[in-house]
Amino acid sequence: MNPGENPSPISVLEALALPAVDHVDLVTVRLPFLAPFGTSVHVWTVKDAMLMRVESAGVTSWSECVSDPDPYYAYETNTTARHIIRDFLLPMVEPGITLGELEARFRRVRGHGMAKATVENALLILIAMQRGVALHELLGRPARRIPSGISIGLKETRQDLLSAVERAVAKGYHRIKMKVKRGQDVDWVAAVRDRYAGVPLMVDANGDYTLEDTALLQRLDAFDLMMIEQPLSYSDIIEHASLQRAMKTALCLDESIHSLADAAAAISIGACRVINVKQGRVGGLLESMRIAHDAADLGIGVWSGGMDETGIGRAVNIHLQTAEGFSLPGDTSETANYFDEDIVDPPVVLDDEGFIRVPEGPGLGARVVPDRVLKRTIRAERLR
Ligand code: OSB
Ligand code: MG
Repeated sequence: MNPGENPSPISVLEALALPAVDHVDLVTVRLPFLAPFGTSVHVWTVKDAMLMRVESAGVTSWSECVSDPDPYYAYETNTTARHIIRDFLLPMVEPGITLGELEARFRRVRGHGMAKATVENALLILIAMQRGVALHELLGRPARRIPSGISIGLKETRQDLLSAVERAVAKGYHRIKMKVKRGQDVDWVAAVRDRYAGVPLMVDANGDYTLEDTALLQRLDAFDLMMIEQPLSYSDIIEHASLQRAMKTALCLDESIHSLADAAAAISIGACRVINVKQGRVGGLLESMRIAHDAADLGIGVWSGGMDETGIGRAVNIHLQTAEGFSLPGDTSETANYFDEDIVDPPVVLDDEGFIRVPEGPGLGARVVPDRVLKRTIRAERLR
């Protein structure tokens, strides 16, 4: 660093010292979805969210593991995350070491980003609360109005899809993402485009296609989509580069990106023009900020994805979107898009221009309501 230059927010975060932790609990809550959420890989009807509760000198912080009970979106599940957190990650958490040192210890555990993010987030939120600052301030970022996007799951009928798009447009969402799969793609996109010519629209295939579908995917170029998210396999980068060369529409990677190194590799071979950063999938907020910063520097669009989180994960994603590089509306929708009653208060709502206000107050700003957590708990375990 040159004299007079400010240290980057990320290096300030790396230097934070961990506080002593008195108790750690894993609490799994089950929240019914208002409607099933359909994707090419699975239809989810409830959210089983594993929460981490950390207590330190009378201050309590909560984080949320973004894994599902099943391995259909990612290989991690709530059960693998519990195992990795309890048996490997938590024993690495020691008072006085820095967050950078903790990350270095965590690197010894290969993969398992969702488990890592759960621990890192709980500690960051705890530190923010102990300092009496909002998470975005701890991240070194001013609050801003966060433009909101929505992810619309696969529907039974085109009419159901059009109704969902109509509601989203009326709400003022800044962009609409619709899920697609083999056999439910070009015609369904055409139906939406026919009705809503100018709406910022994108699709997400969750890896349902192969390079043999190139001609079919090229037909999507006719619809002025902002991007096509993860058209090819969840584990592929290189074939996406071939597909990107064959298409006008920007490709966006989601499942394929687990780290800054993955993002750098994908960008260097032209596998995508946009990256969906899910803080859980990439191992936490620091890695998310690194990816967003470097990708944006290279002209790559970045946005924050979602895992249909409860209000805890939703708040984390909102604070993250104050970071440098997040240039596109993300998948953080209103709480009411998924849940009747969430475990935090207040719920996420859009203002009349489709923006989300970053919650102020120490830590997440949103308050976890203990009674609601208790009412929804399906499993709880004290780890420390
Ligand atoms: O692919 O982005 C995805 C939800 C679960 C698993 C994968 C995905 C999604 C979403 C929903 O698209 C995003 C959200 O509303 O949180
Ligand atoms: Mg996706």
